[in-house]
Amino acid sequence: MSTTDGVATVVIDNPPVNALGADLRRDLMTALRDAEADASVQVIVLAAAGRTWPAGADIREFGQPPRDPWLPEVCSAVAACPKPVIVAMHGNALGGGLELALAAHVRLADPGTRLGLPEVTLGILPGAGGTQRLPRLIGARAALGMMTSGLPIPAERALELGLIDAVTEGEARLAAQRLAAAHIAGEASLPSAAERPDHRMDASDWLAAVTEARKGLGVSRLPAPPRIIDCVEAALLLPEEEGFAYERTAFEELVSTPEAAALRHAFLAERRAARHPELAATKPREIAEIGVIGGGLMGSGIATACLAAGYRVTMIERDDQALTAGLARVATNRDRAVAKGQLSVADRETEWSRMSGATAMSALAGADLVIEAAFEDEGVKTAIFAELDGVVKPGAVLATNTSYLDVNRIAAATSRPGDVIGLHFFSPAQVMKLLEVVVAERTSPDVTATAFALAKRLGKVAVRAGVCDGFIGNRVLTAYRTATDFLLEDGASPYQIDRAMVGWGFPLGPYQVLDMAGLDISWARRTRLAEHRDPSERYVAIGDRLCKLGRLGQKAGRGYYLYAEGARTGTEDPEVLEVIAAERTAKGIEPRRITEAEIQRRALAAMANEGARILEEKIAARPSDIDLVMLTGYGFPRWRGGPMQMADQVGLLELRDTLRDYAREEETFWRPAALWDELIKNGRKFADLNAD
Ligand code: T1G
Repeated sequence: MSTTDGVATVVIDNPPVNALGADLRRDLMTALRDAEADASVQVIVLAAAGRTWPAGADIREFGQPPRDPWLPEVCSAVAACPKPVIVAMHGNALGGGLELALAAHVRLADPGTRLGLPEVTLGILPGAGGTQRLPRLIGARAALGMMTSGLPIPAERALELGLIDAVTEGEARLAAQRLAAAHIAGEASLPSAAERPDHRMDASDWLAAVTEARKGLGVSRLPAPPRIIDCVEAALLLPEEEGFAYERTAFEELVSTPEAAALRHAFLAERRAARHPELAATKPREIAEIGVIGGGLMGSGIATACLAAGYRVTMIERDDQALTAGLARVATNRDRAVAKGQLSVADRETEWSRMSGATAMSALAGADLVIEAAFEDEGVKTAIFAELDGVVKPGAVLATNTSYLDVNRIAAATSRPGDVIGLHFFSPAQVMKLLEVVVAERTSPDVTATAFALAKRLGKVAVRAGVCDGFIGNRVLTAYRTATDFLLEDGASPYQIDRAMVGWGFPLGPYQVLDMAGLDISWARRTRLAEHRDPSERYVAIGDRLCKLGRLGQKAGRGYYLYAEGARTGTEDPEVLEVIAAERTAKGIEPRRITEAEIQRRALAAMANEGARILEEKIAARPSDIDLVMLTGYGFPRWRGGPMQMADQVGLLELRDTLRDYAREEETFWRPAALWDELIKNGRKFADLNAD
């Protein structure tokens, strides 16, 4: 703290995001007390060093024993301070950071500051006075909007709402110090609480906002949103201190829920995924020019993502007709972005000057990175890589978007396997967050670092995977589907299974997803692997039979469901049930009653067991990477945290024993991975393998 002419400036400095951890709270409380006690201090300015004003409480402290002073106490101390406290915000004023500002007397923000209460995305609510102070300041409707969406708002909008007093010209700290000095000199008056609108005066509008929010929420799967609304209602009905106590109770109730633990896990898993020892000291290669081989659904999506991220992009297609179609897909994707207001017409035009196409590989001689997105066939891909090897400059990175094939074998088709890596995008590639970075045996570390740097620039969540059939995501997905296919033969219907998994939190069930993706893709894979299949392993041929009947999914108008012309949602089809019944009869299987709970338990057990095998084979670096892949690429409900997090929540002993039970029916698939025993023996969980 430094004091000049009666203005004490307290600077918060706790990199990287000034999270309000216990040590910082203690120091803040001390600085406040000192400033209060110092007679020479007339106004206190609170600012932050580094890239941002506090972006919230320290998420890593949740679930730990609480340490004094609590953040609500610090906020109350600021609010009760007899000397005006002016906060100067910049960067991301989020969560507890914004609550600290709400307790202050005057709020200034740099242009470009984002302000929000994202606690709901962590399964909790603003627990340091936010649910009480924010609605009083900006009204219940706007406050509920901010807290139930968790989305930040720009400083300009915050000013409109009355959340802040000014968007400063230049640095907010300097503006705050000037305002404080002017106030002391009597040249400026600080806005006082009395002057601010108290929205509680309009109780009917407040209660209307609460009612609308409840109606809008409907039946919430997540415990936090309804509790936020309760707190805002309490802010009207209860005296301030009782409102704070009500909020505190609700916060403590939520912070220990499995949903909150899962959402915290997901937040930290995203930050952890980019941490790999080999990357720490490795400089990525410079990428400015990207070549994309293939203009189909994946190729055009990848080209779109790269163009939107500012790269120069060259699309390669086999002939002019295919090239025109590919470029048109990219153009359509960008026109959609304009239509959604994500891109201005002027920027759309400028951007297109960075997009080009050709039908000859030689056009990629100067490319820094080439991403191959051709037909999913090893022969086709190795031929492309062999040709690229003779064309692109030394030092260029060669990437394949294969979703299953052996990247080592593709790399071996070149004289520079160290420059080859897998970049497994998910469809639509310009939208889906996940990018599996598939590191082959000879991929050099700076190529891996380049892939992670590319992902950050594309706004993707990158997860490192080793080479195996299906890498992380498709391998876990295959296990999930194998378990549900067994249930089809044993007595369940695809419709019952889809309802059970949607009821569990997935946006779609496994058979709805199969119909959307096309049954022929996984059929081709099963056919490719048939010669290597362990004859003792149970094999369900229902999918094969449907394919032979031409039931390839939505694109064929029928798969597991029947689709009216152009429809994306299908209807149940008795013909499919007949096919399944015939398979049972052929195998002499007497169908049995299967419950929703059993379907969900087997799905989870299969995914977690495959996850354990993936960890044993070091295909994934840690369990949270597997969770992240399933959350960001396969629709696994974020508030359940992923299969490995769920396995920890259910309990390894219980789930391992469940696997043992299932293994009595079918040993090869259900045999628990050895990792379960090892962890159980040492009293450990999968989470213990997520070293930060
Ligand atoms: N606590 C602890 N660490 C945090 C953190 C936080 N709140 N926010 C970020 N980090 C770490 C992160 O793990 C990473 O670490 C580094 O900072 C950079 O983050 C009482 C209870 C601010 C928009 O939900 O949204 O307040 O990997 O890679 O892309 O009501 O971080 O370098 O070791 O994400 O520039 C509410 C969470 C908390 C905001 C910056 N606040 N953070 O994004 O960097 S709950 C939030 C973010 C709360 C109160 C309640 C983003 C960001 P490492 P990064 P970024």
